[in-house]
Amino acid sequence: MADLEILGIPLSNYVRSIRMLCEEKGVAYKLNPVFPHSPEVDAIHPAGQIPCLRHGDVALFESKAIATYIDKAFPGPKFIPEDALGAARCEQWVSYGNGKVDDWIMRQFVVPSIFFNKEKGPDTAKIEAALPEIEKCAAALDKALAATGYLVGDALTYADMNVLPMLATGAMFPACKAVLDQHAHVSAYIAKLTARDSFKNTAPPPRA
Ligand SMILES: N[C@@H](CCC(=O)N[C@@H](CS)C(=O)NCC(=O)O)C(=O)O
Repeated sequence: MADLEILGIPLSNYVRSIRMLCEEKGVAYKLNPVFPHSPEVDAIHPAGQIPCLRHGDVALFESKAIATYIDKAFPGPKFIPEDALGAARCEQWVSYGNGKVDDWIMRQFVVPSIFFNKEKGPDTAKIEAALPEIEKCAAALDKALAATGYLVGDALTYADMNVLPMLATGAMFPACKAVLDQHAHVSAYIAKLTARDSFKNTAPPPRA
């Protein structure tokens, strides 16, 4: 079988989710740590985003599509359910994770907390306004996790791998962690899943 190549810097949460899936399935891959909008990425993703995948003649973009391909094309345990309802629920939580959790934790809270004009300082109004929305995300996840500790059924799926890096990144910031910690199932979920080898083995290298 041709080599599987994942394109994207390891700092990207979406790249990490795909790498976690490979780790959990036991699928060997080569990480090509290219930035968004680099020529290799632009050749695959119309908007220049990471992750992308190359596998023989196959090139793919968008993390959920990449996850579906890896889960179906390679041997190992399945992390996207095959039954209609399980598959739909997995899709549902991936969409919610990408639409809401990523937006409020990463785009509206983490990114403006890290990247800002040094003279103006961070946009604290924007950062603080994200917290009530992060609270809504945490409440929704907490409710979903209450029964089994996983988002779909009673076992780990790609829906969990998709959202975990977002939650774990948010939890590195005290104000966001305080919101997440108010939800016992969410805190237990972060603690349990960040202890997995798939999460530990995909940690981005420390920033210089
Ligand atoms: N919907 C995309 C989102 C990917 C995404 O936002 N990637 C970020 C890095 S984490 C990126 O490439 N950002 C550069 C950009 O949006 O221009 C997916 O699921 O793959």
